[in-house]
Amino acid sequence: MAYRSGGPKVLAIVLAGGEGKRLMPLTADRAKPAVPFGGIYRLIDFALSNVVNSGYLQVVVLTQYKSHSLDRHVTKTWRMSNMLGNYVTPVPAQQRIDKNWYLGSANAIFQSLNLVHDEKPDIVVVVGADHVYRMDFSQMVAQHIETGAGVTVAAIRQPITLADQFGVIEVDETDHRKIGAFKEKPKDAKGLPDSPGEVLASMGNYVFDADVLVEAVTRDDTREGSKHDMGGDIVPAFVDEGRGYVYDFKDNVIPGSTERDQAYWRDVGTMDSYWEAHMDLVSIHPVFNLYNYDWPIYTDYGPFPPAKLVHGAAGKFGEAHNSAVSPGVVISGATVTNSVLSPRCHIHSGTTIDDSVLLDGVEVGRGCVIKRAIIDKGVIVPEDTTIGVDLDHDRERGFMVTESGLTVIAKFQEVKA
Ligand code: ADQ
Repeated sequence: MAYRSGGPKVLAIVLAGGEGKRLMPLTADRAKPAVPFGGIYRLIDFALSNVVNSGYLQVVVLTQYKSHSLDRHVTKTWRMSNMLGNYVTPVPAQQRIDKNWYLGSANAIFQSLNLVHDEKPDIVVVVGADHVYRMDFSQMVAQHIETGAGVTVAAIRQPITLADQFGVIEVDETDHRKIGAFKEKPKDAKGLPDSPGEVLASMGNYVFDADVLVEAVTRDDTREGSKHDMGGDIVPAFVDEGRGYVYDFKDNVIPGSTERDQAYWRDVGTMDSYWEAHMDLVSIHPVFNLYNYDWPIYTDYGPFPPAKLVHGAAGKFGEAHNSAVSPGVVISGATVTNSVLSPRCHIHSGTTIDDSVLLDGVEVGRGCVIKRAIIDKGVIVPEDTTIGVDLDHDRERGFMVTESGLTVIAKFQEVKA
């Protein structure tokens, strides 16, 4: 394919309609990509920062489920100068009132094909909005062009125990960049020949020539039995035709990143993995490094003053150890360890918080003990309350307790001591 000067014109489509059932109650009234992460970010900021840092500045964000908070964040944070034709635009699903409202990701693209026709790109990069990682999509696009693939799918090794959550790729025996077989969320996945405990998982990021994508989702729209899903229907159709290729994430190089940092990719699909990904941020040598300014993660969190750690009522200093403390936080005479505090949290004297994630504006009164908890926006914890200490007591008070024993308190949920 011949491109105009400056290389191919690329349109990025970010799939942001996910419901995130397994992240309840954080997704009770926000789409999964709008779930707060790392104190000041929303999950979608990682995908959008990757797209923009890759040099792609025409971006449509396809939304669907409970999109209000997501729309507001994207519109406010990702407003770009339109002077050069750059934009990040949220596009709600077509508001059809028939049963087709909740069809899969391929149908979301089909419903929005007018945006592709308007922009006339050469290449479309389709990415999910639910993961924490850094990736330069232009390196994947370069491979896509070199191989002449119908679709290129980004892939990363994952434990075989998680195979039923991913599209699993088997590479062709002779051409290792070609996909031999693709199974969406298989129950019977085979391990990799050189590592039986792992599979090669699709990251849910795809590159297409624009005309090929248009044809594929149009054909799929009327295909009998299709669930209109990128992983379940579109990719397997290309693989059957021998036109599916894989881009190995380990070949991706990010400026300013260490090897460990650029290999990081987390699907924060469950409360446990959400919490673990936060712990990855606050370990002394962070497993995922937010402090790489060569590949910034962009966000916007409002007009908050600096965080403040002050002397409290019991004559003790406010302290935070191995923790991320966002703007607007006040810790007075309390001790916070291995935790992430989002903007405007206020922690009062004599309280200790360990291994926890507090979202926007959580207020914790004096003398509380909080351990291994995720506390959503605006919760007020009265003084002398324990959370995560006696899990039966947590359940009795209506808090969710996960399989691994994390206590989760929903947005504005009432907390009794
Ligand atoms: P899942 O994440 O389970 O697996 P899906 O539910 O389709 O697949 O979500 C993919 C992305 O599309 C998410 O970012 C979601 O928010 C979004 N989405 C889903 N339906 C949408 C709709 N109708 N409108 C807009 N956005 C929508 C996918 C792949 C697997 C791969 C994993 C990696 O199907 O093959 O392994 O991602 O996590």
